[in-house]
Amino acid sequence: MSKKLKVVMTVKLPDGVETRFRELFNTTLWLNKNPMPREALLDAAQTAEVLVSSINDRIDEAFFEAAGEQLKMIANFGVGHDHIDIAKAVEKGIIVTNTPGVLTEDTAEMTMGLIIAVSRRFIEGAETVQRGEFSAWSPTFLMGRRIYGKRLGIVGMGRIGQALARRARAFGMQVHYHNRKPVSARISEELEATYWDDLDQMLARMDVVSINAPGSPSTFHLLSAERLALLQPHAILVNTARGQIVDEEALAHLLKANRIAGVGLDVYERATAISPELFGLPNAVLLPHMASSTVEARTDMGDRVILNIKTLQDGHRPPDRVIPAML
Ligand code: 8YV
Repeated sequence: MSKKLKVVMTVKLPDGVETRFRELFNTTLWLNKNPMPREALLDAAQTAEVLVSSINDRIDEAFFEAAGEQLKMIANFGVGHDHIDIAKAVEKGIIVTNTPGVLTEDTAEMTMGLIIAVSRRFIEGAETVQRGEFSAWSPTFLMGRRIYGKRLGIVGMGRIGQALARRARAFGMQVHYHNRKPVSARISEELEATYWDDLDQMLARMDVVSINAPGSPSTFHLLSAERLALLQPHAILVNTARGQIVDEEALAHLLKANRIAGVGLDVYERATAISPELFGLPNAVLLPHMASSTVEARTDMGDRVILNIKTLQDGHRPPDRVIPAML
């Protein structure tokens, strides 16, 4: 039997997943619901052979400078790795893995949910009832917009973008997308999708726009103030990818000025420091980064992290290595 790796977790995972970690590895759990403070993270860099990180951790140059010789791998709990300095990891010979594939359906589900919630004004309706203000039915009360027959523009047609497109088709939407390159002919035919190499052209024509691209320096403010201004006044924008892709202040201004119809956001430019201008707007549905928060996804993500570490422990190359060519 191979020697158990010393694994340090920076996140609290479901109990069953943690138990499995303890069975398989020499694991130090993080039982606090709050993120691991920076100091403890830098300490972990000097003791862990494998660090199980999350989006809460800044795995930056300073982290890698602090890391001891023993650190072999960062096994990230999550698919996005924009919080990890991959180039520095490569330079130090430290493997980085993520959890692709296992949260695709959950994130697409939530994105579709946000599209409907914003278009059909779910939150305003639910709050009206909760406040005890539903006193009479009226034909003109809380009229939303039908999504059937509308055009959805997906920015980033990877796994999650495609899973969203399948759902949107089922709801009778027309799928359009912008991506670095077109999807295969088979997928394009299945989704009856229209490809736009020019993002500006697509944005100006859509009823709904969904951000499904990874966060990276090349997607930072991809939806800049200038691009957001191209959206039609009846358009809605949803983002379940990364907040940094959209200029949040510019978005809030457009929304306040009724120059777009609504937004559904699960992620924010500065993590939990949400632009105050977004608060209190009836046409903004704001969620606390919960798109992949299902029992199933969290368990599968944990299992995926375990698979990567176990493969390393057994002397093989972990399957979900993040390599610079992917960036
Ligand atoms: C996770 C996510 O909850 O996987 C991702 O990239 O954004 C989320 O769905 C989070 O990253 C966990 O670290």
